[in-house]
Amino acid sequence: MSRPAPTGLLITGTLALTLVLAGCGGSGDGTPELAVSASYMPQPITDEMAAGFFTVDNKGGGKDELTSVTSDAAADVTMHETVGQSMREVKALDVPAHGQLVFKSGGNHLMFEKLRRQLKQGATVTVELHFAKSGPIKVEMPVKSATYNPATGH
Ligand SMILES: [Cu+2]
Repeated sequence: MSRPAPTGLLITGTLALTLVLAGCGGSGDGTPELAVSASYMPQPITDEMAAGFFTVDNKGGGKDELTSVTSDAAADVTMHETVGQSMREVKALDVPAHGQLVFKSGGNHLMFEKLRRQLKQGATVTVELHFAKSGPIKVEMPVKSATYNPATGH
């Protein structure tokens, strides 16, 4: 009797479970070390309002808080979180020690209102993130297509 050979790799979902907290010792009151990545703005559908997404990684042993956001592209930038089907404005969002704060479609997002110029795919928006402890971080946020999906890159 012959058995069929396996034809593909079995990919197991262990990655999400291997969150290692080693190196986390100490007072827990260290300094946050922040870095921002994966920022983008989907090309707005109206010329009144736009959304923005990014990730803040904290490699440090102290937590921080995103307290406000400003931009050259809009008079008004607010932070929103999504709860169920609706969203609400928040005044601050935690960046945990050795953790991250994620803004993504369907979750936390920036809301740009009173846009100062047309924001077309290919343009760049300058965004400044202000934190409770760390100094401000300037982000050059690219405007992507209206249906851009960071998971696929399209
Ligand atoms: Cu919103």
